[in-house]
Amino acid sequence: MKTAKKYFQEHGFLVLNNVYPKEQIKSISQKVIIDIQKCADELNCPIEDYLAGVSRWLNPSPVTESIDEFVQTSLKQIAGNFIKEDVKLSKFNIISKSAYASGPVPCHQDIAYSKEAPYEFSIWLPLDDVSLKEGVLELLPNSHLGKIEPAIDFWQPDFIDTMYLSSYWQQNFVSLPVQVGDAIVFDSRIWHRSAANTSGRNRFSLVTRWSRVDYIPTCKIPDKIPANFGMWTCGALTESILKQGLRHCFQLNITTDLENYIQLWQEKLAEEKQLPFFIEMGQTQKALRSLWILHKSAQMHNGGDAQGIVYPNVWRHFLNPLSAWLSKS
Ligand SMILES: O=C(O)CCC(=O)C(=O)O
Repeated sequence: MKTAKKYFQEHGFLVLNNVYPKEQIKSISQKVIIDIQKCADELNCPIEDYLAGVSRWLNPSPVTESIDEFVQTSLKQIAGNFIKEDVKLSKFNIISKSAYASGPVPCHQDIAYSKEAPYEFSIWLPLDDVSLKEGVLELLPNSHLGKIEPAIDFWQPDFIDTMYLSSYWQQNFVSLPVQVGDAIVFDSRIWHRSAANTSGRNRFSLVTRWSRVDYIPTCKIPDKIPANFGMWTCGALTESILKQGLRHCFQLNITTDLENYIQLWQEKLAEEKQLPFFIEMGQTQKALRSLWILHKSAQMHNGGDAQGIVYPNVWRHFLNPLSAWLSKS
């Protein structure tokens, strides 16, 4: 019979059933929910709005603080026992796929995003039961043995998940429904995604990244290819367009930070004056509010956007028409 490690090395993933008692994981889940609620309160916003803008908390964060010790001790032991060598932790996150940000995480290979500090494998621990409807993890078996492609920039507003649409993916992917207490181990080179959450229920997971202590990647990791407006460029570009817009629309010639530019635009839009370009006001206000929440949460809670929803929405509803007008004026 194949050992777990051998199966993992051949196929690039493995489901470990019942590694923890359900009650233990449920108590972790309850702490996480309480801490997320505290973060939302701190920003003075309803939990629905907070979870619409923020769907990832990278340790150290107020959301991960209560589980740091569990990861560093108990989960570390599980990781080491599984791979049968000493392991080191690279990082860990809580990821949410809530009723308010329920989209898929497109197909990607994790290692492509961490060329500077590559890690070997992830242990993905569901904090809620995950059926096919709760944003299930999907993987392409054996794809860890192929080439590493440049990191997929799924924050581009016109992004299309070509891997997901390919007949190769459609014919070969596997879905991995799991229960609280189970864990999924997957190689950092394997192609994977998480599906949309269509259940209407929130789903949280604890996602931890590990390597054997002497791990040195043998694969070639290509450089990132930054898009005009995408994951690695959208922050600076948003700041610059918002600033130029305030100057040209309202003769407001100030140099400040992103938070202030967002707030100034929110105030101007609330005045309901006619703008020299067309926007759908409700969508724009919603998009700017989510951007403000994401931005504040990034500063205060190490929060992020796992699905790439917030910046593309700001682009579609506001920055695109604004920058088109700016380039003509
Ligand atoms: O938890 C999720 O929804 C996505 C996880 C993922 O893609 C990853 O950990 O690389």
